[in-house]
Amino acid sequence: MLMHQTMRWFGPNDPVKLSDIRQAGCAGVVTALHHIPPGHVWSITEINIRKFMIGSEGMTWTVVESLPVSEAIKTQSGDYKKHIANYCQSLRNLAACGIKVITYNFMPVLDWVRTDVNWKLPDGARALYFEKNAFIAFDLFLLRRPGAEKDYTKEEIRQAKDRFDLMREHEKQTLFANALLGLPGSDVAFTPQQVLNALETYREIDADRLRQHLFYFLQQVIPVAEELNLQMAIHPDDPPYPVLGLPRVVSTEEDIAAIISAAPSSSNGLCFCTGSLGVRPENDLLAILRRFNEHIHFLHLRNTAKDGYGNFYEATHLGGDTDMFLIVKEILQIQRKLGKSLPMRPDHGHQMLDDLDKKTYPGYSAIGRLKGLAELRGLELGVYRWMLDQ
Ligand code: DNO
Repeated sequence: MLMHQTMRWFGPNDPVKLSDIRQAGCAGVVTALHHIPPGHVWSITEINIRKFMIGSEGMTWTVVESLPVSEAIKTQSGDYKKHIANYCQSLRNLAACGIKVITYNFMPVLDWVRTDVNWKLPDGARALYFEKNAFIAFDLFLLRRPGAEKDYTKEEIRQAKDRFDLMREHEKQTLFANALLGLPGSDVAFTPQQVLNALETYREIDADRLRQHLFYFLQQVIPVAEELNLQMAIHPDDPPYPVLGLPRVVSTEEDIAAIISAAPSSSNGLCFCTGSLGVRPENDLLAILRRFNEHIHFLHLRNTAKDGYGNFYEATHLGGDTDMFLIVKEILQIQRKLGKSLPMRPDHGHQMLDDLDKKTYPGYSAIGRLKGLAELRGLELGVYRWMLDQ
């Protein structure tokens, strides 16, 4: 049994068309109703409109990414109970439309963070890059987050200052813009004031408290998902450690184990993202796959290359630090054992060839992802055929 190949589509405003995704060889599409704000209900009508768009291109909407969890739910403030009730209603509506896998995350304020979304590789293609000194410089000298110095060592601050002093004005502006990029699927970046205000709402929320908020959310939502036969897939933190003083609670194997035990159910599962989890050196990706196998509901396959200092860039899908051969082999073994095919998407891709001149969502240009998918597809077929002969 091979993986179910999909690609992410940001909806009608995405410069990558559904027909491109079909030509990439995908049967499934991963999308979300980005125009509906977090906390609101996704109506059956809105879901069906999107579903039919995808259906009319000969594909199916296999995975929702993401049904976003509102900041009110994460901080347990304001209308959070109403938002959870709305979340459950959206799940009912999705189930009524036949959609089964729902991805979400519990990262406070920011989703993924990078310092450079146009990092030039030696061959001229562009990749996403996280540079630790630049990020600290952004935090201390551009965002000027109150109390930020407490989160860094003297040596880190010194190196960030040296890095910042060497930046030209336009580099500072680019760094500022990149670090404040909005959520995937949004063209609107955060303003510094919005980020500072949002950070303020987490002043009293440490990792333990955030975890309690997540567990509360799961205890309300997972029984509903289970009754509807839906599979919830939490996405790991990216990068998998605290940023801007914000706690992060979906970064390690133990975090995932705690999440699953907070609401034990086969509906309570993981989006296994090799790119995110792989940035933390002590994360053993194969061990995570083996331990949570029946809880893995969605696969994001991409690769990162990190140095010992905390910098990382997005490598080719088969390059980088993660041994994709071993990952794919393990996935195929899990699929064989469970008798099911997991949805997979090639996550992020290099901006390359004709896409270099196009404006696309960072990480989501067509050709780089198509290349990634083609490599993964070839690898998978090779491993699959080889396993049949074993
Ligand atoms: C980045 C994505 C994440 C992911 C969300 C899921 O490219 O993998 O933004 O969609 O965290 O909720």
